[in-house]
Order: sequence, then C-alpha cells, then structure tokens
Amino acid sequence: MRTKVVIVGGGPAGMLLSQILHRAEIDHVVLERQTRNYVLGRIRAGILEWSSVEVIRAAGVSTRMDAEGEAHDLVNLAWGGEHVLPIRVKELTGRQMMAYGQTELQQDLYNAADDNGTSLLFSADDVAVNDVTTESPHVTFRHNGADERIDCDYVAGCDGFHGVSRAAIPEAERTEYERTYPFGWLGILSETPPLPHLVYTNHERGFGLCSTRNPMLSRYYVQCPIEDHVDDWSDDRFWSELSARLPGEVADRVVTGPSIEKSIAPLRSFVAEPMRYGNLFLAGDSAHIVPPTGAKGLNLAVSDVHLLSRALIAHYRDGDTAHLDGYSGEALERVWGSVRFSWWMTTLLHRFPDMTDFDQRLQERELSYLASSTAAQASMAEQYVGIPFANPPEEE
Ligand code: RFL
Ligand code: PHB
Repeated sequence: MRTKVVIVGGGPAGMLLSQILHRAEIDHVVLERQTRNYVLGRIRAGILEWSSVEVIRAAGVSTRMDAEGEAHDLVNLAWGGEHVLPIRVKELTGRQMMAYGQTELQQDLYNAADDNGTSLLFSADDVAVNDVTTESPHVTFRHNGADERIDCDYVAGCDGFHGVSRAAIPEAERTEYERTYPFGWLGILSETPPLPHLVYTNHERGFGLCSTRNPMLSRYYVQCPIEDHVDDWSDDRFWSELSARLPGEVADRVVTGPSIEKSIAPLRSFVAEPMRYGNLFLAGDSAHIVPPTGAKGLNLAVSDVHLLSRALIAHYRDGDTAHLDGYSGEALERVWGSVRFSWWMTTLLHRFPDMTDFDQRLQERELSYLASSTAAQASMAEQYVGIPFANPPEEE
C-alpha cells in the first residue's frame, strides 16, 4: 500500500492534520493505537486560544464548536484567600478564548473523518517508523492480526508524549529539554453549573482552578502531592480542599455535586528539538509537553498542525519546500513561547515543597504587581489568549 503522508496518532493533532490534508486532496492514512472510545474517554483540555479557533474554523470542523463552545473574555486570578483580579483579556487584546472540551473537538474530528471516508485505523499495534532519511520511508504495524506496511513520502508523528515517532530520531540527532514539577493536578468533572469565568487560585494550601465544559458540566482541579492516588480523595475531601483555597466570595458560588470523573496528572515541561528528522515531522505532544497551568498543550498541537499542513500543501501544490524546511524552526518559536508562559504561570500560582520565604515574597509581589499594572496584565492576557500567527489560516 502507498500513500503520501502516514499520520501516526489519531488524537487532536493527527485528526486535525488529516482533516486539513483531506480538504487539500492530499492522500494520507491515520494509524491510532487505541480504540475510538478509549480516545474519546480521555478528559483533557478545555480552553482554546483564538488562533486555534481560527484554524479549526478554516478546517471546516467548527459547526458544533461555534454553536456550543463558550467565548470567554476574562480569567480571574485569586490569591491569599482574599484577592480576586480579573484579567480582562478581550479588553486588553481584542481577542478572547473559547471554552470547548478536547473530547468534543475529538468527536467532531472523528465525525468529519467518517464523512470524508478517511483511512483511519484504530487498534494499530507495533507501529514502527522506518527509513525516514531515505527516499522510501515506510511505516509497519499490526492490524487485525496481520502485518502491514505502508510506503509514503512523509510521516507525521502525532502520537503524543509516549508515542514511537520521537524515538525514531536517533538520540545523537535530538536534544531534549525537560523540567518536572514536584506536584500533580487532581481533576474532577461534575454535572453542576460552572462559575461564569475561570478562576486560578494561589493559596498557602496549594493551587486550585475552577473551569468549565458546558452550562451543566464543570471541571475543577487542586494541586496535590505527586504520590497521591485518586482513592485518597473522596468527593467531600476534594470540595472542601478547593473551597479552602478560594476566596470566600468565590467558594460560596461553587456548586458542588458528585464527581463523574477523577484523575491525577503530573506536571512537566519538555521540548525535543528539532521537530523534523528527514521525512519525519513531529507535531503536538510527541515533540513537547507543557504543564496545564497556561492551557497551552492542545493549542500548541493546533499551531504545529497549522504550520505543518501549510508546508505540506505548499509542497504538493507548488513544489515549494521552503515551508517544510522552515517547519521545525517556526514551530519551535511558538513552542518555547508557550513553554515559557506555562512555566511562568505554574511558578506564579503553585506552592513548591522547597519554597523559601524569599520565594514566597517574590510570588506575592508578582501578584500584587499584576494587580497594579495594566501593562503586566496586558502581557499576561496576550500570552494567555495566544500570539496571532504571522500567516493566519484563510477562512473559506
Ligand atoms: P495526544 O492527545 O496524546 O494524542 C496522541 C495519540 O497518539 C496515539 N498513539 C499512538 N498511535 C499509534 N501508534 C503509537 N505507537 C501510538 N502512541 C500513541 C495515542 O493513543 C493518542 O490518541 O497528543 P496530541 O494529538 O498531540 O494532542 C495534545 C493534547 O492532547 C494535549 O496537549 C492537551 O490535552 C494538554 N492539556 C491542555 N491543553 C490545552 O491547550 N488547554 C488545556 O486547558 C489543557 N488542559 C491538558 C489539560 C492535559 C491534561 N492532561 C491529562 C495531560 C489538562 C490536563 C489534565
Ligand atoms: C480545563 O478546563 O481542563 C483547563 C482549563 C484551564 C487550564 C487547564 C485546564 O489552564
């Protein structure tokens, strides 16, 4: 079997790339290790930057997002159990965020793939990426008990942090940058009405976040020790801990209820460079991870796909390889911007086990500086809502 592009991984990065390539009539195959239901069951991101909204619209998969997603024009920072600072993102930048669950976007992308008749194989085992530095790259895998091979021009490694694509780049050819954080996030979903705006809170008991999925579905997080297990956290314990970390007036407005999902995620910053090796291109979490505090992970996956799809289209339509050659450098510019911002928000809002009084005072001063300076708020707002693309997608 032969195709132009093999996409390894059918998460948001892989499926969005597939959708854009389909519209450009570029043949491709998507290989996903898990089942469709497994991918759809993972509860992850919730907030899209405006640039991501534009890419999703231009890709023709925004009908439900535009109908059901909620535009948000501000986020709140809270600290010390008393201060609440609204960062008026729209007023400061002219742009806003969209609250729309990753699960919903993933569903929309799978539905589009069904309509497109995309070659999308679930439960593809033992995927291996071969000969990407030659003229004849190919991907091998097992599917329905049979060994399969697909020859291609390019491989798009969209298989997340634990995938095989990054590992196909010899260690001597890549550099990895990493920071792990000494705590995790315990997240719950509850079928209760969310607060009208996101609230990120810094408290001596630790970080907390109030977020949203839809008018009757809320997402909340608290910072927890990395060794904790979900069984350590009854719903009651979760709600009382969240409430203790919020200013009273905010805590009073949180509507509690039974959790329908509960999970603990570690926090990590990670970048692998370069994002290209021969005819293999990495996109999304396969090349980089950010702690969720800046809400950037999914947005970086979307921005990589915007740049990579544009480069592939320029190559196949016009024989222009300049964008493919520039992909890694251009993508990494945005990646490091989001890595820095997510690290900054994480450092500003969490309690670190080894924090000294000096560190503590710096955190307090940074928060009060933000409260007193419109320039500081504007800087945070433009990074939170996302830096616009130099070449934004064209809406049809
Ligand atoms: P994914 O979603 O991990 O998808 C990769 C896919 O590849 C498959 N795969 C393989 N397929 C074939 N062969 C193999 N050998 C394979 N190995 C793996 C996997 O099964 C999977 O389906 O990566 P992708 O597409 O790059 O998307 C990245 C995003 O999922 C991720 O960055 C975000 O979820 C991060 N994130 C957030 N991002 C935001 O922009 N805003 C947020 O508000 C936000 N909140 C979050 C988050 C991530 C979280 N967790 C749990 C990590 C909140 C949390 C708690
Ligand atoms: C979420 O809704 O899951 C969410 C929102 C904002 C973040 C991280 C996660 O920074």
